[in-house]
Amino acid sequence: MSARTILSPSQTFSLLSPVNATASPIRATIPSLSSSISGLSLNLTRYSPNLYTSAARKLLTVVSGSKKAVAVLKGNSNVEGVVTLTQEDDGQTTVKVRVAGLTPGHHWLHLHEYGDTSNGCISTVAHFDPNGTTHGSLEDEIRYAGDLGNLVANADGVAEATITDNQIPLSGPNSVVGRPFVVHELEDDLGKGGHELSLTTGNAGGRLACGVVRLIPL
Ligand SMILES: [Cu+2]
Repeated sequence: MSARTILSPSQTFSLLSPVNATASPIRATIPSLSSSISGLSLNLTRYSPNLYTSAARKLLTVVSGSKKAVAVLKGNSNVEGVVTLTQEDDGQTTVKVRVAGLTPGHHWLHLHEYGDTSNGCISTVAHFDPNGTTHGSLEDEIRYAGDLGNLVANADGVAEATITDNQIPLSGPNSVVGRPFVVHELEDDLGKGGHELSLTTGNAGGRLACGVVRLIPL
């Protein structure tokens, strides 16, 4: 079973939505929390819905004001970096990127769908695409929200960039908090390279480093 199937949108929505907070789908996810400690049976089924809904409502209260986040990029290679994100109220998000250890030249930067790095950058699955659209460049009206453009590494293997964008907010239903940045091996061909992966991934090659976006104090 793939990670996509386990974290299906309907299950995630039922946990985070105040509307569904007391509905039965929450109870359906609870039995996995039942446990037994030193022979003492601990079954959270009856009371857990309240615990979960109060936690979910607290998360959803972050809807305005200045916000800041960071992602620390690491991988199996020597590539590493730091990405900082800031957003004023509900305006655009400013992303500052610095990555070192790259080969000189172009390397595509994506936001991927899941912050799961249990199997390295591979388990972050595909591009962050909350609007169900298609692949494009940062300048294109139609693009994955996670299409952020090419980093260009200098002769020392260092790439720095500042990106301003309105599709990657730090709060709300399309929040990128918990999503991972991924630095790719190659340049994205923006669907025009003729490779079988051009139209879906831009044939951007392997994943050199990745890191999950986490909120930090201002
Ligand atoms: Cu990618």
